[in-house]
Amino acid sequence: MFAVFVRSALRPGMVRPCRLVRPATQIPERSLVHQEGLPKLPVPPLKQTCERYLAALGPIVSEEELEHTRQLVNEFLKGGVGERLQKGLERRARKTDNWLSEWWMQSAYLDCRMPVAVYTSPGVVLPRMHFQDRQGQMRFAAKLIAGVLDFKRMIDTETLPVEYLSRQPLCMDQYYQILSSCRIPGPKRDTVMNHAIGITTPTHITVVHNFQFFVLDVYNSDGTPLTVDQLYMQLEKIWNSSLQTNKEPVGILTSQHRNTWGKAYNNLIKDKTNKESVRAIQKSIFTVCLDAPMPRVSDEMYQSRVAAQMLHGGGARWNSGNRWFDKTLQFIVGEDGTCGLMYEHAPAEGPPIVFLIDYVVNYMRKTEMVRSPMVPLVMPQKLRFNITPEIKRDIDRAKQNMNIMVHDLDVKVLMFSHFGKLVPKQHKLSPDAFVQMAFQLAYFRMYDICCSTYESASLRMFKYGRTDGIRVTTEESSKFVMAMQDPAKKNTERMELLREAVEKHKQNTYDAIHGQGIDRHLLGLKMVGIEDLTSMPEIFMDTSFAVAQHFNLSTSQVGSKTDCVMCFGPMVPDGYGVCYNPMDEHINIAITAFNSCEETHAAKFAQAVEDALLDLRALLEDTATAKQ
Ligand code: COA
Ligand code: HC5
Repeated sequence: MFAVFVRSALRPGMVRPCRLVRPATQIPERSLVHQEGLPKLPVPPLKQTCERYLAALGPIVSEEELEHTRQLVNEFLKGGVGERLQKGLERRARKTDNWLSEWWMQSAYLDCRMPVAVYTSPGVVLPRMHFQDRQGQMRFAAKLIAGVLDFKRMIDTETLPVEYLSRQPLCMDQYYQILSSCRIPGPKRDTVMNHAIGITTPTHITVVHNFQFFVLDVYNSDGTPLTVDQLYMQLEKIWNSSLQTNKEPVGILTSQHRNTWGKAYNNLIKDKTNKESVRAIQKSIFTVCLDAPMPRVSDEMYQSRVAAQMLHGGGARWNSGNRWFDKTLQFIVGEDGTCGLMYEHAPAEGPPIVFLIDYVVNYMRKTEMVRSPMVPLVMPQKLRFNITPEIKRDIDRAKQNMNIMVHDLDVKVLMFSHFGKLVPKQHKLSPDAFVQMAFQLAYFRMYDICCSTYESASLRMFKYGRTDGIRVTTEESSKFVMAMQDPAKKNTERMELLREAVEKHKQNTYDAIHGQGIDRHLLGLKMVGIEDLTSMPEIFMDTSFAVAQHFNLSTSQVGSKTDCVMCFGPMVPDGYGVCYNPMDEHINIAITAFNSCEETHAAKFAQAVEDALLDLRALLEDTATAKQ
């Protein structure tokens, strides 16, 4: 089955750059059948969410706090406030395609004032390449660009295969948001501009080398994409026209706190040339960052070093100025063979990006450089910036802040090679739940308590669906981790508790992906409360609510065919970001934390995760042999 989508749809928070959208009559019928046939995100029953919320608090708050919250929830349910908010939410659900997506995009991303680098933009590390020089770098980049353009062809011709989760077709909208789009800073709230929607869609990408940006037209006048050979020649021209290494890294401005960047942005684009240059970057299909080599590290440290490079570029001295952090998609190719990407999270989730990567990697494997006829191509246009003293001051501040962020981010990639998802499968356990229980055990062993834990769950079964959270810490998971630490417990008992915890996690996952999660419903009720302009219901002002929202473990499973490492920063100052990619025989796990927090330590947590995974396997094997 082939999918596709209504490209005229403007998603929440997005600004339409061109007046004209595609007339409805031109939308192929099959695309409408797929997209329009998707169910609407339901509003879960109020009582169900309240009960599940209280159950989720059990293992993470004290008995007194829980008792207090029980009373607040009771009042919320019985006193009419909950009912009123629920009705408001149901009304919104009837009137909109998706009651959540706009609020989510705003509250999770566009209203968020923290820098996008480190705090929200994820990174992907591709397997290490064996080139060590500029020829290798450019050959790789040329093939990669050709691969992405081939993927774009599927989007343009509407031949992208529909994805499925648990045999249900998924919303494909996010694929139409990742190319030719860019985040724009605003004084209080950002926007995302999508240039793929208009009649004249962009035909160029931007390439950045030594902090200098270039417009590279990637289509011939007949609409065919440049060949790998042609792209290589164009990249070579760019390389040769950007040899100076003393240029002002204008791009680093985009790494700032959003209010700071918002102000600097207005100042930057006062100048006409600067404004045109910024527009060219924003409109481009995507950006390719040709990075300078980074300091060499041991093989053991390599993956962690590159993961950090994907998240922030390594600092002002290295490649942090070789980015436009607002750009939705930036592919990063280093002269030293490092490659990967970073993406701005507001328009899309990880899985569509990873699907694109898998496609491009496969394309690159098949494609060889063929000599193209020597048609002279125009020189890629260098983007000029006039740097006033004020802009220079903003850049210097951004450099300082970036260096602070770089020093603060602690990254450890664990390439867990002892086994992969086949082991839990052989023991009839959900691999995702199994890995999550290892995280729970690792955390409990390090801190002697359970913490609020978030796992991303896809809501793409619903039209314009994004994510809900799975609350991983449950009564069952806490009993299991305590039993693992209790010498008096037998392995058979521990195994029984592990099965119960895994089953509970599977049930919570099922509920979340079917629109019956807790967190987004509570967010929706809170947003209705805010829009009502009445006083905020007490359940949202309660300590338990704050504890529940304070995700010390922020986790996400993103599976890929390519053996890549995916990473993102922690959600809270004293927490961990944990992104994992379970393959059949091994698991890639990237752990981040902040150095400014005394209590967290990415490498120690990685070691605890490794030990926990090995102990879980030992438990499975021990109890399996005991049964025989
Ligand atoms: N016995 C044997 N096999 C089992 C099993 C069991 N008891 N339970 C599950 N499995 C199998 C599944 O059938 C599946 O098989 P497959 O590899 O052939 O597909 C595999 O194990 C994996 O299943 P599981 O580990 O249970 O989880 P999942 O793949 O369904 O993933 C989520 C769970 C939450 C990650 C997924 O639902 C999801 O939402 N993914 C998107 C997350 C996301 O968007 N992240 C990024 C946000 S930006
Ligand atoms: C390339 C993989 C990126 C994964 C990013 C991710 O999981 O983002 C989460 C999105 C969501 O809505 O759950 C947020 N999180 C990073 C805080 C887990």
